[in-house]
Amino acid sequence: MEAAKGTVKGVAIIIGDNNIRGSLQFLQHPNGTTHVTGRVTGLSQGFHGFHIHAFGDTTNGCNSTGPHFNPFKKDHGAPSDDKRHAGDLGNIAAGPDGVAEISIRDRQIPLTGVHSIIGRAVVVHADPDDLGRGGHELSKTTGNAGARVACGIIGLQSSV
Ligand SMILES: [Cu+2]
Ligand SMILES: [Zn+2]
Repeated sequence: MEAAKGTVKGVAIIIGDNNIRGSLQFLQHPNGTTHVTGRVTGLSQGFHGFHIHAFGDTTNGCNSTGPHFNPFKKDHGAPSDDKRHAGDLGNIAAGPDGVAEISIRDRQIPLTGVHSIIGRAVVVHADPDDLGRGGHELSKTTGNAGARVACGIIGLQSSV
């Protein structure tokens, strides 16, 4: 199937602790929405914070990917909030089999332009993201989502 004219594609291979693996596709539509699809396996059952972090640097594993991608200098929030980091994609949910199927549409994670997420990192956390509402000291910066258990760098995908 031929991609629609004007679409741009990205890809990220996710690698993490305890055999966590995944692959994600990013498809930016001409209307500005990016659709993230894919799956992550090897997770503990339940919700896991899922974000774009600022740097595509895994020198020190997922810990060197920096904070949440936040070009507008806002507080952490839910994807549906006006007040959120651009990188705040909420949670992914793993079933009893440890598999999270992902399909997220978002308008703040473009693959082109000055706020592009190409070259940055996708990070999966050990714990649920409280979406800024948990009342924890970390709620407004990280959603208190705990350790970074897996990550991958977002690259442009070949169109062929
Ligand atoms: Cu994160
Ligand atoms: Zn955030």
